[in-house]
Amino acid sequence: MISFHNPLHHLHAPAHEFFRGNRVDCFEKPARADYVEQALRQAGYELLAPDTDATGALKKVHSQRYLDFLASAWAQWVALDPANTTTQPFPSVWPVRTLRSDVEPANFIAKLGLYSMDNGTPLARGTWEAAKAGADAAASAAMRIAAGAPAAFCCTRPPGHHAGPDFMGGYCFLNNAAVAAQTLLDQGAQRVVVLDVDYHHGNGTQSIFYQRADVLFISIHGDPLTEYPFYLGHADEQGEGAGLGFNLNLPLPAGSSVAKWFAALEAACTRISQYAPDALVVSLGLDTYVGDPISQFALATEDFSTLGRRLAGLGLPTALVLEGGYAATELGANALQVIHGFEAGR
Ligand code: OKP
Ligand code: ZN
Repeated sequence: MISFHNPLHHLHAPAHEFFRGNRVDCFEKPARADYVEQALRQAGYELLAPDTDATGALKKVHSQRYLDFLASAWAQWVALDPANTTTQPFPSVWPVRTLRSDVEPANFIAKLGLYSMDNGTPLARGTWEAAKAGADAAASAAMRIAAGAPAAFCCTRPPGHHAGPDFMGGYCFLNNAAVAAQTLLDQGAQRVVVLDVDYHHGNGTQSIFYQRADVLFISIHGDPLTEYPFYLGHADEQGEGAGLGFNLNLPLPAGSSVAKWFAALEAACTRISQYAPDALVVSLGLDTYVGDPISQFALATEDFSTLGRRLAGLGLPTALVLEGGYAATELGANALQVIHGFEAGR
């Protein structure tokens, strides 16, 4: 399988995040992608550098003011105080409900709150450069399948599926899967599916495409009543306006069995076949793994091969885009299982 990596992902290396009030090491760390790259290389795959500029697609899935903020956020932070180069900014105020989000404040921390859905998405010096190169890698994978390749894998971090039209969140800044889907449409696809199998609901992707019929979004995830991102991902969210009927959420209680998970995957596959898309983008979160430190499904390494095989069975040009997965040392083996399963199932 053609595989792309993000040669700049190391530039996004925040020092810590907050977990239950305490500063902890980031779960979303550079070693994650390193383990995946290492496993792929060992198995004989070449990792290509991105060859497509995602800027055009990014402008269609994110607002311009959000992109402008993100591109200059670190410089704005350091401009407040040169000593800020060694500390992380931290949002402390958010424009919830009755407050206004149409006027961008001048205060940097207020801007950070405006463009964030949580305080768990640490910004670092090279965040923009790393996230942009990741979006380029996702666009590159999409270009290959648009040109006739049966499948392409995009190994990148930071992940993307919580990033919405104008906000970051859940370790995500730019929505790589949305960029891949938009790139496929721009290359002539009429209908694209984004299937999100990350443990966490892909709220950003859902929001980006909620009013559109040209992208069917389907997500299998931990029930947001108890799991992040909490405020989206329920079964009654079916799309809006022209997009009504083109959003399918399949939430499962935290702790659900592997059998329940694969039953949800079958429901997703049934809907995908009905839609008869031209291409498939998979938001490939591997945090459904039994050993994941922040998630509560129970897939074993071998189950990821079953997943890959089932995805291949759909018979669609497929871009696999890495999302979460925090059992870092097992991430390479789990990603490789998906790829091997896919190749065996074609
Ligand atoms: C990102 B992805 C720590 C709390 C947990 C949210 C989890 C984000 C998961 N501060 N943060 O979907 O794998
Ligand atoms: Zn996740």
